[in-house]
Amino acid sequence: MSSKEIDIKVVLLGTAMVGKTSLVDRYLHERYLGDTVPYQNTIGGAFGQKTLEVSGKLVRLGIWDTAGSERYASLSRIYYRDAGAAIVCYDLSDKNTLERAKFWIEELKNNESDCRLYLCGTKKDLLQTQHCPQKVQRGDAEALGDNFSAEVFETSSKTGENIKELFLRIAEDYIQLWKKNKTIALSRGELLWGVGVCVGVGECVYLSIWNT
Ligand SMILES: Nc1nc2c(ncn2[C@@H]2O[C@H](COP(=O)(O)OP(=O)(O)O)[C@@H](O)[C@H]2O)c(=O)[nH]1
Ligand SMILES: [Mg+2]
Repeated sequence: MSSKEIDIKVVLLGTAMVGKTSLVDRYLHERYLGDTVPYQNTIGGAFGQKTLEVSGKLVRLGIWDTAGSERYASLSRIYYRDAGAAIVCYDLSDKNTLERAKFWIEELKNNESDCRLYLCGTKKDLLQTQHCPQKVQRGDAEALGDNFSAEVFETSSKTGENIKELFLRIAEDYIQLWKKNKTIALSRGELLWGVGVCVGVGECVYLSIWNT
């Protein structure tokens, strides 16, 4: 296995209180603080990272959590610039948050069109433990996701359901793209360094050295 790590920037977006910080906290620290600590609006953005192995490659996820307020959308742009993947969160118990997810999807499409999108319905545990009249139907989220080739995950930071799966998929998709781009680069003959060596009279052997 190559020891060289492949970096991917992942950003979390979505309206305030949908559960972005809890999602990151569950993934990075395998914990859920829930209501044991008072709610804290993330100021600007917070960064954390985790390395995992996918198809024999080490992938380092640099994860940016953002404040989430649409009012500070221009500030969020700083955080999602050059992101390889964005997790747009909505709260599964609150239909309005899916509506507001559209705002972030538009933002990304307009400003960071190469960034791959993932839609994440949070707080899945609530659907099992209480009546949610404003519940988001999976079909509605998938219909939105289909327009942007975005896969939908339904997670719970409280129970941990689907959290690792979400980040693993992001890393897998990125590696797949990385391998594809590498193949394209090689087939285009993007030679990084080459030397010509003359052997005898009139014969020339060209050694091409690829930096892969
Ligand atoms: N039941 C439940 N509550 C959650 C979950 N994730 C977050 N919350 C709660 O939702 C509120 C907002 O969470 P937070 O992660 O700070 O949201 P953010 O503003 O999007 O970063 C907090 O009171 C959390 O305890 C979850 O998976 N299940
Ligand atoms: Mg937060």
